Amino acid sequence: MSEIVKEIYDSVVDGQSAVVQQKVTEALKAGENPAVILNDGMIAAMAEVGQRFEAGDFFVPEMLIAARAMKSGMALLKPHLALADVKSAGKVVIGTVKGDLHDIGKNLVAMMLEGAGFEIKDLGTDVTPEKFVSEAQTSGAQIVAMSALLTTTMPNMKTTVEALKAAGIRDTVKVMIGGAPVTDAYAQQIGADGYAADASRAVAVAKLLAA
Ligand code: B1M
Repeated sequence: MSEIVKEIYDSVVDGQSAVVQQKVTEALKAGENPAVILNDGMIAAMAEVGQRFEAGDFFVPEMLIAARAMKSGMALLKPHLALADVKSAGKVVIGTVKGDLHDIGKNLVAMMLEGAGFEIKDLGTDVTPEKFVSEAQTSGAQIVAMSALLTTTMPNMKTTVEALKAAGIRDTVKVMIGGAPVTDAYAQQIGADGYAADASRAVAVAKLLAA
């Protein structure tokens, strides 16, 4: 790994947005391959952040700050990635289900997935089943990802799975769910394809589902 890409990696792990932006700009000017900056600098750094979180060395704030730093670098890198025709890991439509306004965990999952190379269409909060279905149809997403923080809104995950079935696209999209009250057993009960307890594990699940 070149020195500048290593510096990008370190500054993403340390959550230093300004340094990430400065180093990404320098690397692009120096002719570094955008795909290498993305894969070896940013995606690898977010994978380390995920490992540190799972090991209990990082907590939610560190993960959020690192994800923000990655996002700030991604904003600069994106136009160059499009030009370089870098392949995405897959398309994900993500949102917090109808009736639910909690978005901190959902945003973290979206940022970690973006950090892992997925294209993210974030529908925000209070997302109706119809909206999930229409966005999945128009975007051609491989994965519909739903978050819920309230026991009262969890049933809207099931309603969305049923709406995907009714629209005839359940066989073409995978469904993954998560959020504090959600469990693996619930995911199985409503016929989702995957469940993740946290943002780091969400990356592993999404990779399996998109494979
Ligand atoms: Co609310 N709230 N809240 N709240 N809130 C909870 C969830 C609650 C447990 C608090 C409590 O009573 N102890 C409780 C729910 C009880 C229940 O359902 N059994 C509750 C309630 C009752 C409410 C209101 C009804 C309160 C009221 O108005 N009377 C109301 C509902 C509003 C609505 O949504 N319609 C409400 C409102 C709010 C605020 C707006 C004030 C605010 C949300 C701000 C925001 O999100 N922009 C808020 C907050 C902050 C919380 C707590 C304190 C923190 C949630 C959070 O952000 N956690 C929460 C109590 C708690 O959890 N300790 C609480 C940090 C975040 C990083 O974790 O979201 O779990 P989390 O995400 C994790 C994992 O779950 C997972 O990865 C994330 C990162 O590791 N994950 C996924 C999440 N989504 C995933 C998707 C995946 C995979 C993994 O795949 C797709």
